[in-house]
Amino acid sequence: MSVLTPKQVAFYQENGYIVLSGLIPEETSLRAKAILDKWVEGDPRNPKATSGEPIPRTSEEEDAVVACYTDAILQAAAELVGDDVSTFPRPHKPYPLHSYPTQEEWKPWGAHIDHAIKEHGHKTFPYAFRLASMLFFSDVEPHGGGTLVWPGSHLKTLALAKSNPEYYELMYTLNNELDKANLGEYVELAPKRGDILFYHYLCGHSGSMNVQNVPRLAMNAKW
Ligand SMILES: O=C(O)CCC(=O)C(=O)O
Ligand SMILES: [Fe+2]
Repeated sequence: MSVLTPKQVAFYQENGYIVLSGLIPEETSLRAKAILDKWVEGDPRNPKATSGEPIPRTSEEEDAVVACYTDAILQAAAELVGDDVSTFPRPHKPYPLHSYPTQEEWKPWGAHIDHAIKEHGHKTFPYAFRLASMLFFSDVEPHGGGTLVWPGSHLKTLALAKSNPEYYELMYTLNNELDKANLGEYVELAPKRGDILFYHYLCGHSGSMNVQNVPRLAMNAKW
């Protein structure tokens, strides 16, 4: 049985991203959020952390957090890409990626593509991953750290890469020259707890400043 409608798959193919709701039971995301709330108290990136050192993570807690990658989420990922669900394993470990409140004035950051660190040497073709995701654990207000996405940028980036595959062999080079792809305007997402953003490996996106007063809690996973 399909989790997604053909319209949702078409939206993803056209835009290079999609935000999906309702694929995690309420109690599962609430339990995970409580655990993440505890861990942030020892996160060195959290300006308001109450603990001077990382909070130990038990395997039960880690399991409870990755349980948010439900069968429905893994199935949705498979349907977006058109591959078998067996190629979308549940992540073993949580990879939290939070955005903490800042006093600075909000301004957008520029787009990037992932896996573009020079030393890592990831190639553009064939891809190092097909699909990335951000799973959100807090309700995000505008300018509260919602991810920025550039609709349709995956196709523009792909066209740029294909214009000279030898030159753009490395994701690093492609990422450095994203301005040549004229990615256009961004959309600032305002997801809720339990929502998941899926994005194509060539989708231009960025984190954003959080000028609200609650941490933006999320996890990243790639397949
Ligand atoms: O924090 C976000 O919303 C996105 C982060 C991101 O793009 C990254 O870490 O590569
Ligand atoms: Fe990224």
